Amino acid sequence: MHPSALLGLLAFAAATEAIPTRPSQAHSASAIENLRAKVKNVVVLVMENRSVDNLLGGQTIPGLENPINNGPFCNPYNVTNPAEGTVCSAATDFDSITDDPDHAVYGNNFEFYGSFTPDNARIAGGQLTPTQQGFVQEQIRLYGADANRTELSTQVMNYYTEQQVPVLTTLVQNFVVFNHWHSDIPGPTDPNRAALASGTSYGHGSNDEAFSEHAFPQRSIFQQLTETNHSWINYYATAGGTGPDAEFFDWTYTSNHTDLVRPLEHFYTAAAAGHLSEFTYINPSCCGVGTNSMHPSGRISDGEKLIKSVYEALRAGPQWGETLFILSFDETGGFHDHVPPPLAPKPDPLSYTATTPSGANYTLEFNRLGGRIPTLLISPWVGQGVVEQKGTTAQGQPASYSASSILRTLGYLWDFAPFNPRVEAAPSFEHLIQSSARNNTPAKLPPPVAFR
Ligand SMILES: *[C@@H]1O[C@H](CO)[C@@H](O)[C@H](O)[C@H]1NC(C)=O
Ligand SMILES: *[C@@H]1O[C@H](CO)[C@@H](O)[C@H](O)[C@H]1NC(C)=O
Ligand SMILES: *[C@@H]1O[C@H](CO)[C@@H](O)[C@H](O)[C@H]1NC(C)=O
Ligand SMILES: *[C@@H]1O[C@H](CO)[C@@H](O)[C@H](O)[C@H]1NC(C)=O
Ligand SMILES: *[C@@H]1O[C@H](CO)[C@@H](O)[C@H](O)[C@H]1NC(C)=O
Ligand SMILES: CC(=O)N[C@H]1CO[C@H](CO)[C@@H](O)[C@@H]1O
Repeated sequence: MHPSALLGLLAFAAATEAIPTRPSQAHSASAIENLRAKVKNVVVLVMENRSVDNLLGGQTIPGLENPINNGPFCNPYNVTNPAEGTVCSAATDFDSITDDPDHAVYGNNFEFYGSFTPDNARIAGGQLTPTQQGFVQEQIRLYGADANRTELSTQVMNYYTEQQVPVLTTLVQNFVVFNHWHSDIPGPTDPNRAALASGTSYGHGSNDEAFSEHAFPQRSIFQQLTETNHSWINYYATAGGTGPDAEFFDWTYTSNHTDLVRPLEHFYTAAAAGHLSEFTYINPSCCGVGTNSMHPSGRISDGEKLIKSVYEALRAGPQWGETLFILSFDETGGFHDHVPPPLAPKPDPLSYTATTPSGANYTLEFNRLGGRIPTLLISPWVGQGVVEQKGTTAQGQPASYSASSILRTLGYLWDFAPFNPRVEAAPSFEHLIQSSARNNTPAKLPPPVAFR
């Protein structure tokens, strides 16, 4: 182990001892009871396309495994010819990049395994594990014909400094950040968003038209809450972009609940008046210049403005004392992350097949997670500056978190069973809710900074 990593671990151990004791372990009756007593409103904001090493790569908080604490991490220009040289992670990223990295299923395959068509039997058997070495080559394959190779490499390998993302830095230092939270699906945005809301993308591996045609038949969190008399609203940024994710599901239409999908402006009014639903789900705008999801070529600083305004609206509102704000991302967007995604149970028997740039087909069995994504728990009920490591399954096994962990935890809060085996096996996080409220949560976050 690198000496600075060891120091980080020691500092982390010391820091966790100072945190007030938690009610109990995940999945325990006492932790669930505490969650239900403290949290009445859950707000979920899902941003776009950033990995932990990219967006939080410059955060110096001990215990977060990233380039500044544990790196640099490097990728070869060519996975089959190391003699062509390597490029390593470095500080300072672009506020906005124009060459959106590959995040199709096959792009993720190349980035993780160095092949568009890795051997599924060997993946499932544990003999083939991701090396995370193909990010640079895949970026060059996509854009190399008309762009500078050095520039392209830095687009996927570099990370943001604490000064470049002051809003996120303040949130990391004041609340809980996850070190091992992965996207549910090693693929693009809509399948991951469907998985967050329902535990599965129902066999879909691309942003196909079924999402806008409301074609998804599986039970979603929205249907579940309505049928058990819990309230929800899905707010969406009217500049357009992702979702609204509640409209992926045919239930939202056939049961006439599209009135619960509303423009984001209404969120700010409801937050100020204390009229937020039990479950609030926010879709940012996406994906070009002027949008606020952090998706390239939208600016990171515009995404920080959205996060700041949502946080400050909640913090100033009368419901703050009962609120848990979950800030997460859909997937890694093709940005490098050095932590290999683990295997995970299939949610259902479905699979997804697509033709790759090599001409061969690849079938995704949905039996593994995608790359690490930034996720924070923000509430007066969580510890300050906590870095959560792996979680535990209901069987007590260590496991990486994913969007399914939200459904697993909300099932404890609002009394519903896991929708499928993936959600059943997901670690929950109700043990991170403390037994007493903090009175030192920041009222305001710093102003975002625009840069190159
Ligand atoms: C990578 O190196 C191999 C072996 O030298 C070569 O055949 C291949 O064309 C190179 N790939 C790219 C994308 O340059
Ligand atoms: C490529 O980009 C790098 C970094 O921006 C720059 O230093 C270098 O001069 C560029 N090379 C060419 C050939 O333009
Ligand atoms: C929800 O409320 C309705 C109307 O009050 C009631 O009939 C129904 O039993 C409730 N359902 C649940 C699951 O509590
Ligand atoms: C939904 O609205 C339509 C049109 O008003 C109506 O015909 C249908 O019965 C409603 N469905 C439900 C489940 O309320
Ligand atoms: C690849 O998959 C596509 C889509 O499922 C299918 O139409 C096609 O026949 C397959 N091609 C090969 C070579 O298996
Ligand atoms: C990696 C990835 O999927 N990126 C997605 C980011 O979001 C856009 C917009 O939804 C998708 O098109 C991309 O696929």
